[in-house]
Amino acid sequence: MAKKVLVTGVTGQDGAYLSKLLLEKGYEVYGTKRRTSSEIAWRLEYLGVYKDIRFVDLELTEPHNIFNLVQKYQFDEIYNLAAQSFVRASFDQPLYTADVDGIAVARFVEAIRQTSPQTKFYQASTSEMFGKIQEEKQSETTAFYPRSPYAVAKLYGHWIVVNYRESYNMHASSGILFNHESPLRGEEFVTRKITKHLAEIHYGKRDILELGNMDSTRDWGFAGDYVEGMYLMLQQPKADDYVLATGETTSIRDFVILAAKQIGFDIEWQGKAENEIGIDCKSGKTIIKINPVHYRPAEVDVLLGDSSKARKILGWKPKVGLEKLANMMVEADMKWAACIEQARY
Ligand code: NAP
Ligand code: G4F
Repeated sequence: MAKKVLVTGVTGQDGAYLSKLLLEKGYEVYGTKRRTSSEIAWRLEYLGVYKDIRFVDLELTEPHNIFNLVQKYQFDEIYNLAAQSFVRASFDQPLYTADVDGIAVARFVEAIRQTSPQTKFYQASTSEMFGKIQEEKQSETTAFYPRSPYAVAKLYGHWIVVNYRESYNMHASSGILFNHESPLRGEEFVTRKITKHLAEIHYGKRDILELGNMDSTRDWGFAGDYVEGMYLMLQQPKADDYVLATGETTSIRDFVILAAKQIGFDIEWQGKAENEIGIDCKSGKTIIKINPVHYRPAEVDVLLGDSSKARKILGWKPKVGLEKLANMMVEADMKWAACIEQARY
């Protein structure tokens, strides 16, 4: 009989890639959706799996939604990917973020403990928890120092998973994932914003790409690689926590340069801080500006992961490097910008 799996947040970037992987492995995939008037299916359609998902309604802030779902279906595995995942927004919605990204995790593990103890659980933890980094390369043993309401909420979710694993011997694992991107990345996140806006500038559909802090650096990988790591964590005889990362870190400015070059722009930087601009040498036009509205009250300056444990125990390693990743994103956004009716505006 096919294994039954629940993917919360199936309409998001990771949910789409993970559900495709699990369907290929023969799972019966249940995916959660919220009641919404906007379109939810584009990522699943892009990957060709929309029709294969069994949709169930879930609003994470409704305690009974979680309890009823866990009890009713007796899943073999649950991957909890649903979250308010935008760090900047968490400064404006700290309490909502605490509920969705923190307390909801406790609702899941408690529901599993009470009604479906055989269910294996994956929690989407994050490198944001390292925040103001305490070690040059961050691993499972690095101390946490969260710098946003998002990271604080995720830290609660992380520790409640550890606590239930240790208290009740549950198969509950936490993946501490560094930033991972793809053509399916939300448009509010910086890599996708860069590739999408530059593609639109190329086709004359936008004049300027506005950014915030270009000096921070991130350890960026490809989302398709990272969902394989999630799956592997739940196949282990014992639950545990694992960092997934590439081990390389790149500034936002360098990502802009990389993507711009792939589109055919040649950027020259002028000015400093809020007055910095990026000029395309070929056209002489200013195409990049700083808008302080994108600054965060507290920034995570550097993230650089050490995924040795996952590489050794799970046999996991990222296959797609940054240049190829940027290229995948640029190619997709160039196609969408060229054919505006297919783009998701
Ligand atoms: P994403 O694209 O923003 O997707 C988030 C998903 O959560 C969407 O399906 C969204 O549904 C759902 N959701 C949000 N609030 C909800 C609520 N109140 N009730 C029910 N569902 C809700 O995020 P992602 O990039 O795929 O990331 C997946 C998970 O990994 C998140 O937990 C994120 O925090 C974590 N993470 C991501 C990264 C990364 O670099 N991508 C790194 C580390 C950890 P709608 O479609 O209805 O909005
Ligand atoms: O792309 P970002 O919004 O990603 P951030 O904050 O690192 O969070 C992402 O990765 C986390 C894992 O570490 C996840 F847990 C989280 O859910 C999310 O997926 O911002 C990256 C950097 C920041 O330093 C930000 O200040 O880019 C800087 N940035 C500069 N200009 C900008 C912009 N970020 C955004 N979103 N938009 C800008 O215009």
